[in-house]
Amino acid sequence: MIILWELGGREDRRYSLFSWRTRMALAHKGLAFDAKPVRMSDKAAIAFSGGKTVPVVKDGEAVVRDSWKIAEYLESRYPEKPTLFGGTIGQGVTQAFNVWVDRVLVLPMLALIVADVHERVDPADEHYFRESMEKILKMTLEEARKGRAEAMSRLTRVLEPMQALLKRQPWISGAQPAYADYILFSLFQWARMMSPHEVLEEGALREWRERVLDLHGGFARRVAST
Ligand SMILES: N[C@@H](CCC(=O)N[C@@H](CS)C(=O)NCC(=O)O)C(=O)O
Repeated sequence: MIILWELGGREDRRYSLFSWRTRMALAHKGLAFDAKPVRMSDKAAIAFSGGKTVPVVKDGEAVVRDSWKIAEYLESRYPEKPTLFGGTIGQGVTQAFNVWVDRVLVLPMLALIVADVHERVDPADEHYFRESMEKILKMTLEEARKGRAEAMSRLTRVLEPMQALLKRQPWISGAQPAYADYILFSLFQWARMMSPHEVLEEGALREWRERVLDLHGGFARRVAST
């Protein structure tokens, strides 16, 4: 059985956006797994991985850290299962998309939901979360909350290429969903679980998010939204 380490918050919310990429990849491949929650500040719990972030996956003797490396591992270890990338060119393009999402979209989403996330992390992580997020965003959580409308406009602006794309094809990966869809979806699942506010206006992107929520027997939808 594959073991996945991911963040656990209040009411056992499994809210790590990067771990959601791995969760969706495992569901896509039809691989059963056991998910273990860790606190963000508890680095000892994942020290065996050699790093300080989740997701971490253990599959037999193999320990893999970093969501992108895990996706590559799953693709090469389980080639007979449904593909995450659709071949080597697809793998390269998906990695390009992974970098773009991480560099362009994660920060605007974080700025928008960070104060709500703070209210839902494990109480023992509140101080650590505040300190690290305020450093990353260069503002206090209170300032982030006040700047909500501006953060929403910024997020809507940077998401515009995805709105345009999803009017042309049903999935980020084209005719069928694959790992690129899960990369983008992880941001919305994070918001869905940790913020009471809708982050998407009506349109192609919101309709796509609903389709991803229905995938794999409603695997991601089964997790309660805030
Ligand atoms: N590039 C890494 C990023 C992983 C990451 O930043 N994970 C967050 C949780 S979503 C984390 O573990 N943060 C711990 C910390 O900031 O101390 C990946 O794709 O796995």
